[in-house]
Amino acid sequence: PRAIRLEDYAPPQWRVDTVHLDFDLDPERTRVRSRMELTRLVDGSAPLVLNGQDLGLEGLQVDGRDWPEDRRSLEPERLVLHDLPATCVVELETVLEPRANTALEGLYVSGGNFCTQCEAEGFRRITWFPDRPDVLTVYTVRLEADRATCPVLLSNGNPVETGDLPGGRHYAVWHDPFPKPSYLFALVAGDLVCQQDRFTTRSGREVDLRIYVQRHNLDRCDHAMVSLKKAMRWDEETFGREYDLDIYMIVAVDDFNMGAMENKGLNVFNSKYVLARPETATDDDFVAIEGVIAHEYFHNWSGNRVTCRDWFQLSLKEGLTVFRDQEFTADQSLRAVKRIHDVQHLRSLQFPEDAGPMAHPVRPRSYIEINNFYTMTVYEKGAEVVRMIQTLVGREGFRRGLDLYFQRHDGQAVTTEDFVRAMEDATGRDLGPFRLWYEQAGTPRLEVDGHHDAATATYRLTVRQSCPPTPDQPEKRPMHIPLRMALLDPSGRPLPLRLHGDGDGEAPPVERVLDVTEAEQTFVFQGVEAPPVPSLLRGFSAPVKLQFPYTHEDLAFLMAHDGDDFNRWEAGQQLAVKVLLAQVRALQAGEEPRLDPALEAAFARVLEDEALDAALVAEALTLPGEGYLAEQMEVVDVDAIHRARRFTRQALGRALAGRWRARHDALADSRGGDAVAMGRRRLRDLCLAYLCAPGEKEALALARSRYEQAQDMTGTMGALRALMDHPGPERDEALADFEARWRQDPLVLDKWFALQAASGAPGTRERVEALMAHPGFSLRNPNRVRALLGTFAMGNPVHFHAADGEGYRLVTEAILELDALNPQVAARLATSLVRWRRFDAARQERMRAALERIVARPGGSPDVYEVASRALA
Ligand code: B3K
Ligand code: ZN
Repeated sequence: PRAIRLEDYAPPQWRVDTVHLDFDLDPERTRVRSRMELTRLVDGSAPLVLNGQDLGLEGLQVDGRDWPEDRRSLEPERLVLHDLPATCVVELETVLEPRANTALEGLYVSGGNFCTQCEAEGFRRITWFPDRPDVLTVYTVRLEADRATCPVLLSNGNPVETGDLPGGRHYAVWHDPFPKPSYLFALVAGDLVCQQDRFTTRSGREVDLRIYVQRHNLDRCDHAMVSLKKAMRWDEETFGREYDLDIYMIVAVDDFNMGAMENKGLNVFNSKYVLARPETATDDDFVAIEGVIAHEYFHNWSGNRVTCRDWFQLSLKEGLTVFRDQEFTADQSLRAVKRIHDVQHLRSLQFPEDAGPMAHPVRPRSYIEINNFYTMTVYEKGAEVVRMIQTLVGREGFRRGLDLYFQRHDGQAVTTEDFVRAMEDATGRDLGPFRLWYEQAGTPRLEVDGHHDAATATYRLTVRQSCPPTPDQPEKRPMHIPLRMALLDPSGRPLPLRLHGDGDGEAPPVERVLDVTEAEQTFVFQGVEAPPVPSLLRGFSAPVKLQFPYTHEDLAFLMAHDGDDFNRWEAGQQLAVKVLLAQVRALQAGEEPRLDPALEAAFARVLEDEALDAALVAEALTLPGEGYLAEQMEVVDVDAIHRARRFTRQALGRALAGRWRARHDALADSRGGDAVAMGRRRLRDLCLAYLCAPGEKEALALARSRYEQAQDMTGTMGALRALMDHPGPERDEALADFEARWRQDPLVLDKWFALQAASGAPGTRERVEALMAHPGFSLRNPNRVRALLGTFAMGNPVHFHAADGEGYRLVTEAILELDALNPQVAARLATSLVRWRRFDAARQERMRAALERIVARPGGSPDVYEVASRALA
């Protein structure tokens, strides 16, 4: 397989003025006719290059005449037409087999219905076309299908015409007035019903809202519809963005490689991110659905109206749109809790990616398979980069910058550079050195130290930055890092921050954003009488790893006094990390771990703080995950990490049993769908988990009865999760009951698969292997694969990395089998093996052997090949 490089980018030589597509739909044999009006953009005789993948060519005409064989070359993935007139009409015909398409890219069948997935390069599996995001054109689409099996025929834009045809067939024509790249094309056809609503935009446009699902799911659409309307209103109010067509459609399909897709006017969703009722979906599901619905809706501006010039610019739309959906969710809930979740996500998934062989800049420089670059780095780190820009130019400046960006580039395919320039032009702020965030991979480290001088009443903060080497980038330059901070005096009050060189004019602020731009920099604060405790990187103002020589007492002090909710949580996390890593060392030395009294005291205080929001209490009482702890170790010791964390959970469960129980019982009746009620339920279930951690009979019986009495899926899962690590009748009966009740409901059964795959109990690998033969499991469905195998490989380090190598074997065999069906999903699963160098010699050897087996296999996909070969490089 060949690498595509950013430096090779060349603008298109032809413009497609319009395209007409005609689909004669049949699951075994679909005929696609395409008619393009073309204009050559360059002088001379530039040939027309069309992309195609696994496509035949049934007919080719130019300006109504067959085009001679000697003026075309048909390569495996390209069709090149020579000597075309400077303007012409090209018509071609292809035939597809949607039912046989298991890769779920291009046109395929899911649940008996037709649907498409074109981003990034799926359109070339439908017809020959310049399948690149900088070729925008106006689409008219005609769909024809069997009326009985396909009563609904949808495509992008507005409906134009429908009608009946002989032989029980019918047709529909759709026209999308907005020029778009081929990756935003979509069609859906099948036996679907819809929930309908209306939205009036602030300028008075009436929009018809529709959510299409299979009939038996119609009672699970309310939440998605409410979320959509909230998102539409929020984007008007927050960013002045209004919807632009007369109809907005969402279709839920069961077989989908990702979460959802923002096709213009016709979003196609993984049903997991649409369908929800309290009986079938947890609070987390409800929140995730609201977020994904919003994300895809926000793409209508950040992605569709202004799109990417090439796929190296992917973060232009994804980083920005993730930032927008994060802000939306923050406004619907507790901002600090949302920030905590986003940072946990970033640290547990993006930081490891950035420290491993798949590390790449937010704007990558090369790829073999673009689908492998829909990564945590492009999405989540990309969103952090946008957030830092907002921090640097201020909220109002950011809004002006975004307005300018949309106004300047509406209808264009642009680059991240265009985005940054709009921010600069609108605000006057120089973001020159900041651009390095797009180019340089790796997570920067900030080593900070403080020194108080009583004689001069000054506090010197010294900041050193560095960034570890990443593939192809051995040397790193210093970045522009916004460091939001405060200094707390001994009573916990924030001090006025007067820096050396400030004027005497206004009263100094109590919080500042320091511009860290050099490898080493010192900031001297004046008028600091007593040694302060610094509160650093408030709100996680940059995606970096911060180190400061805090004592246990400093961290306990910050937990009690920091005015920044995020940093109060962070202080508790850092305290827990210190304690857990000390236990890991003890275990490695053959000693018994012990519960640190400072941690116990901190937990007791937080647990009794009735004034704090339940959601924040729950976050503060959640120990750092095994993955995050692993990141702090030179050589990862999965067993010691797992044992330390389990020990601490059990010890805290025992030591504070009375308090867990009291808080649990006080929260017993927590109903409602708002963020406050969700926070109460989260805390309730966390208390139950701590109560059950030591495995005492009484606590397990409580969980069992909570399972019996649960009113909704949140309560059911809370009870089940508390039981999962304790093999025995309570757990087994509850699991059996769950399976019997939800066997017919794939999305709910996925929770049952994931619970078992995540269990720390002995025999988990055997269980996962047995579950692959469960009638509800299928390698053909990405959600099933993610629930069972994804959870096992990415969310269960102690069993996946079992010393006997059986975890690796199971996952490797699944990757190989899956690769023949669905390369994208197989490649995702393969990323679980790439950080093999982080483990001890014996595990390294087994993981490397697994990767070599994958690379060596003849006929594997480029997707999986790219992941495995980068890991071995
Ligand atoms: N843009 C899509 C992702 C497409 C995946 C291509 N393999 C979903 C999203 O980010 O909104
Ligand atoms: Zn997106």
